[in-house]
Amino acid sequence: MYLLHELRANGFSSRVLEAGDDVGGTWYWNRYPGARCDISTTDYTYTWDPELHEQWTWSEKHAAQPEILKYAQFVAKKHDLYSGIDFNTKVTSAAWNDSAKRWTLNTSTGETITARHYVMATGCLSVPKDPDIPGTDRYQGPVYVTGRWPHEGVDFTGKKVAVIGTGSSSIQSIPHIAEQAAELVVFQRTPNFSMPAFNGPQPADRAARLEADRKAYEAEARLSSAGVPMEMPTVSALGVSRDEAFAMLEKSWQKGELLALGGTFMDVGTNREANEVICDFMRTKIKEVVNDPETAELLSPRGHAYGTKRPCMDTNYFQTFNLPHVRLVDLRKKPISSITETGIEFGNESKDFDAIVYATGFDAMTGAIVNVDITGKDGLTLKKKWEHGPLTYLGLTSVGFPNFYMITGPGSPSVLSNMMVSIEQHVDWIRDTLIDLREAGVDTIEATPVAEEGWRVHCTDCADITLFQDTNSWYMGANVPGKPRVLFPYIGGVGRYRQTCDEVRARGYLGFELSGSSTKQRNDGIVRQVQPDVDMVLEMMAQMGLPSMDSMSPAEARAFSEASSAMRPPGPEVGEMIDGTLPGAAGPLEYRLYRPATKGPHPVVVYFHGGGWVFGSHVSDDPLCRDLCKNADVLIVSVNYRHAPEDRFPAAADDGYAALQWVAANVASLGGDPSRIAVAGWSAGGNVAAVAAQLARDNGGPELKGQLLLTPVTDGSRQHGSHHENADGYILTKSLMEWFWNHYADQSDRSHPKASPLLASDLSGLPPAMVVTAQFDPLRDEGDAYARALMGAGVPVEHLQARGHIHTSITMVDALPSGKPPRAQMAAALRRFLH
Ligand code: NA7
Repeated sequence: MYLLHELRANGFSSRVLEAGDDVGGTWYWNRYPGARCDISTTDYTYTWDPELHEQWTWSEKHAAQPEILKYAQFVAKKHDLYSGIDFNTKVTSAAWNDSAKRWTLNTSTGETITARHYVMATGCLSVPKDPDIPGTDRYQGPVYVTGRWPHEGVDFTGKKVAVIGTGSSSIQSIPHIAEQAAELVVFQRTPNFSMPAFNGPQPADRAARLEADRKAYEAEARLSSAGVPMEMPTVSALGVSRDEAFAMLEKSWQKGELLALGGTFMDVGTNREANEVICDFMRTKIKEVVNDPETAELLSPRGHAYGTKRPCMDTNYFQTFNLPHVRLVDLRKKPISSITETGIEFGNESKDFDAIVYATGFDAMTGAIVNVDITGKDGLTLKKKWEHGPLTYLGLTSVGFPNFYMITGPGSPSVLSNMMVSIEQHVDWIRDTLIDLREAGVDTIEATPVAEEGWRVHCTDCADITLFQDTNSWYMGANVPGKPRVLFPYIGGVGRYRQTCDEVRARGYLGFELSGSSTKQRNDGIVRQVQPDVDMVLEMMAQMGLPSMDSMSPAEARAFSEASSAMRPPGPEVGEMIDGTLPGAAGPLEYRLYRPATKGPHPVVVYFHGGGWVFGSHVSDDPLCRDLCKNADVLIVSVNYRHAPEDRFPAAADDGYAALQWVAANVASLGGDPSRIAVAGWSAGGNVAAVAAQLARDNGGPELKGQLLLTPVTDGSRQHGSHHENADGYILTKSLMEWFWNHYADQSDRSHPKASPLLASDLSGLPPAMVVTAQFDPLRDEGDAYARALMGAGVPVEHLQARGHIHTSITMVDALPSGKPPRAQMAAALRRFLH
């Protein structure tokens, strides 16, 4: 409806084809009793026509289906949209004609339509899935599907009714069906999390904010994570006691807002243990309401994380199971063997019913799109292309299908957002694009394979740091047998997604090929490559407007670094941590020993911290040391070394080697195994570790079993390409690196192998190495060069080029989930060296 309005307003000719006989989409079809929106109506409303806010008043906080349908009709009448829509018309097939540069659409009414551009605005949950239950066609009584409910309604008075499914539709409708039915049996395969909607008038706080400044409120919604203005949580569910956590959750619960519970803590979407706190809270609530403990337990979700199946909102759902005529059947214990002519056979029972309600869900996200036979270039059908999962660029377009667009398609926030915000954003983008194309004399727009693959990888990166993958949900396609298992919606957030789409346009349609009779432009590229959680940290830091460290004195930089470290998660528990001192090259050095909880003696890793030789200490990489200690099952001795500018080159290198020698000589007294020693270090510490390994080789030991170098400094003699490519914006900047070098070493010393291990004349005979470099790190190329040089010298090397990472991100234990897999590989390398 909005798109039709915008196309008309901008002078495009258009036709809208609609399968139903009225507007409303999901609110036209889903007329089951109790159907309601579970986003507050303050937020679930059009913003493109400001007059609507004066002319329409929602009667409730969560509007019911009839009211939302009336709203759609009201808008359609107000803007004369009915005249632009062909009702009762389905698209049966669509094909791209590459010579005419047009789409040809065939419709159920027998018409053939050609169009320059083709938009599928077919909804994410509009094709009910086949209830994959044996015998469905045998049943002779009335059958109702929640997503195709009869317009005249259904009277269940005095009837024996079966409801199959316990998703949102069922949870909303069951209390109403139970009010009428003489007997109701609910067949549940998986219990769901649901919270009371506490429906009533619009929430006073939201209404007040809207009235005060509607524009600001709407802008906030557009840049929020789910399309509803919300305060971003800053507390970990594991950072407070259980009682405190439950008190905070109770506050969110009382709001009666779908997104409030999940938004209580910052880590419920990414950390299973944190998520379990909410699950526990929700199960407690069920037990408080449901009288029969066995039924309460059956209704209590276990085994899937909160939010990974669509959480529901209800009015008296759990209470309904206290009614004497309502029964819950657990299909996991008593599966349905068949629907019969008169009822249902399940477990060892057979029961007759007067009506069966299928609330079994939808072929979500892609069903409505691939159900149309859409053929793009070279005879490729979309169904075939998406066989193993939908491939889109931005969830809006797909390679091979020029001038084809999807509203809230797979790979866009869609069902993980307030639909109204996401729909408007897509319409705006498509409208603006069509205008741009027209102005530039462009006939076709098509995403490039590089851009599409980049988007797929980015969507997967986003999904990988969440808990979604572990759950069988329709988000993952798991509800439809044979459907590929991927996270269909984009989970990077509404605001970030909008910024991405805007950026693509601002950068001259990055990732698209545009062509017209006198123009052709291929602007290839990938719009998002930094790991999503890293990107979020970078954005937060940019917003904080922190001073650059290279503008500080060394003392200020040290204080700043210590203050930042104080706020991070501590890392996993280890068996014990002991602080001590050891003799360095020119005086005592502090160290911290991390011992695993397992039985020793353990192999030993001598670890050198990062901090550009200027700051940091034996405790400054605490979380990383704990992580490696635990996961590699090694004893770690993290050593401080003298810092610049007070002690310049080669102080750090000499201390590093002296510390290694001392540890080797004293391993047994530290509780380690003298025959298994390795070195490790990050950044400047990686430099110290690499140099120590070379000095050990050249000066008679100790013999090392391995070296783990994380984003190491290996060459101060010159600037590599990555210094320029990643000069700015990824925490370690080119100028900060120069600042470090200037404090540490004279230009003339920088070519010395004790400063630049890459420049050593001979790298053979060094211990096996793991070298980790990060894609968006100024130091990337010199780390890569060191890995290659070691390999060239015959040293066994595992070279991990961490995609989407920055210089610091892999060390951020428990703060950035994307760092976990590379750290696991680092721990595995240490195990290989030492166990
Ligand atoms: P959902 O949320 O997909 O729920 C469908 C329910 O039906 C769910 O409990 C399923 O169990 C169950 N189901 C599906 N197939 C079967 C079979 N074969 N046997 C038994 N039970 C089955 O759909 P809704 O219509 O409730 O909600 C859709 C969305 O609309 C909702 O999330 C909101 O966004 C609005 P399962 O969990 O798969 O074990």
